Amino acid sequence: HVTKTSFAARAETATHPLSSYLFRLMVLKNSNLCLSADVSTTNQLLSLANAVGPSIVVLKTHYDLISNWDYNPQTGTGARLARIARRHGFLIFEDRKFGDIGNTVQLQYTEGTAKIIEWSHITNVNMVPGKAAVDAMADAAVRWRERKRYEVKTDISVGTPRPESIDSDCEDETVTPIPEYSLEVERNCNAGRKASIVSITTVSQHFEPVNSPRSYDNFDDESLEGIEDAPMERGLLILAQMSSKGNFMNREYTDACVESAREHKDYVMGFIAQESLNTEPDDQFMTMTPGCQLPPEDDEDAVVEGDGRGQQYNTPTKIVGLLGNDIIIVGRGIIFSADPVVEAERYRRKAWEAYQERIAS
Ligand code: 6AU
Repeated sequence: HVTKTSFAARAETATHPLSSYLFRLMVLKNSNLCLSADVSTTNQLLSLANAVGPSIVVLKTHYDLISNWDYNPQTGTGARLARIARRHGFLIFEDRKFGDIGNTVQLQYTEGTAKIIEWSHITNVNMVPGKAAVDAMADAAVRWRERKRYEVKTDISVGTPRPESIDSDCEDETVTPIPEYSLEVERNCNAGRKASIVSITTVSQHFEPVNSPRSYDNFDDESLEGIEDAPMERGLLILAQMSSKGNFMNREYTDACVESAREHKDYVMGFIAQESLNTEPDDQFMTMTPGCQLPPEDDEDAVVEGDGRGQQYNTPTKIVGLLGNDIIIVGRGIIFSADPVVEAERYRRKAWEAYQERIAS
């Protein structure tokens, strides 16, 4: 089910307002790249988001991997990330993989410490417990949207505030190195919307430190022309297929995911899957696909099969071109490289070329 329809055309027909926005963003930024920002501290997350922001359309988080996540709804990690997302034009996707009875997932989504619905445009659900989880989350999203509209109408400002300036993002940039990954970032706060990465050090899988000093200064206001704020909407991706070896998501499960998505077209944007699952003419779902790595630039014929812990990798060309998925999700391929900013651009280019070839073929 590899569609040759362009993202621009799909923006016009998408049922979900966030999908429509995301397709337009993809066209404007020539990007179908989602960064999986699986880092360990708030500073690493915000620095990475700010540095890679121009190359991506979605930034995926696992908030529970962040050792010092700040839960304050106005000034905490989620709110600060939302500001960076608005500045660069990308959506936030909390990869929470909700998987419980409807009532519990509803509370986990909207309440508790993280209040995911407040700062994350998109989240995902593992539908093994049944369709009730999707029904409950859709219901929570409707109520959230009504509350937000009421707040805007009555000018009650709850939730993430608009920034007066970006300086508040530049206050505490001391990054504590962790064994496998350390990112030192120095911000040029006074220069406004600019960031410079002074040096990035990664420890490779062989534990050989690689130093790659470079500067990064390619973000300017011009690149935001035409990108308006994301609509006040929330969207869901159903975990319909997984990238991991020997997973138990069989065809029957995947079919039930598609069925549930069709029942909630105004809330479900699409799937986390390994292939496009659109089969009916009315299916307008997007597919985002993890398990993506490129061979090193100086050895393009090399094959990166997996991570030795069950993860299986495919190239952007196969994922987007051959299997018809829309967005590639890349984590360690980018963040463990010697230079994540350059590497993110390489992935963006490859995935975009694969899309262009797909629609032209
Ligand atoms: O590129 P990696 O292997 O470093 O990271 C892949 C990211 C991780 C996983 O938790 C997530 O993608 N993931 C998912 C998602 C997005 O739901 C599903 C899946 O089937 N495989 C997978 O790796 O953050």
